Amino acid sequence: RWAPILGAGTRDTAGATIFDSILDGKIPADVVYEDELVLAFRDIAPVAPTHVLLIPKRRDGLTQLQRATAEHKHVLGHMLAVAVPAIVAKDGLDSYRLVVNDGAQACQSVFHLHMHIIGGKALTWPPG
Ligand code: DGP
Repeated sequence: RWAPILGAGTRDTAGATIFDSILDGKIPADVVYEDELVLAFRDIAPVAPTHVLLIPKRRDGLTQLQRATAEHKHVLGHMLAVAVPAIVAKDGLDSYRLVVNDGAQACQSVFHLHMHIIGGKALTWPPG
């Protein structure tokens, strides 16, 4: 029988993050895309000419990707199939990297699921 691994299916009730302050308008952000489900804004410490953070407006237990369940399929699909293409088109990118740091050892520092959209220069591989 299939058994859950990592945090899958475990709703994380960790406290609010800096992204809640951005969503609430308490701290400013350079918003590049917004719809009913998601918000995207430029990273405060960009690593490339385009460095956008895409987040679900409702964290809904998704502190990190490994908390995802089938309930999150709609918002995760929306991020990948609707929001990312809109952001990439807005910045005129024909190449970019999509990054999810999932967990502290992978350099996740803000525990509200987010995708980094990084581009606008020649990128190197592998990441560190
Ligand atoms: P990660 O390390 O994957 O959890 O990415 C968190 C990113 O959030 C990091 O690249 C820096 C960015 N960040 C942190 N605080 C703020 C903020 O107040 N405003 C903006 N725009 N970005 C922030």
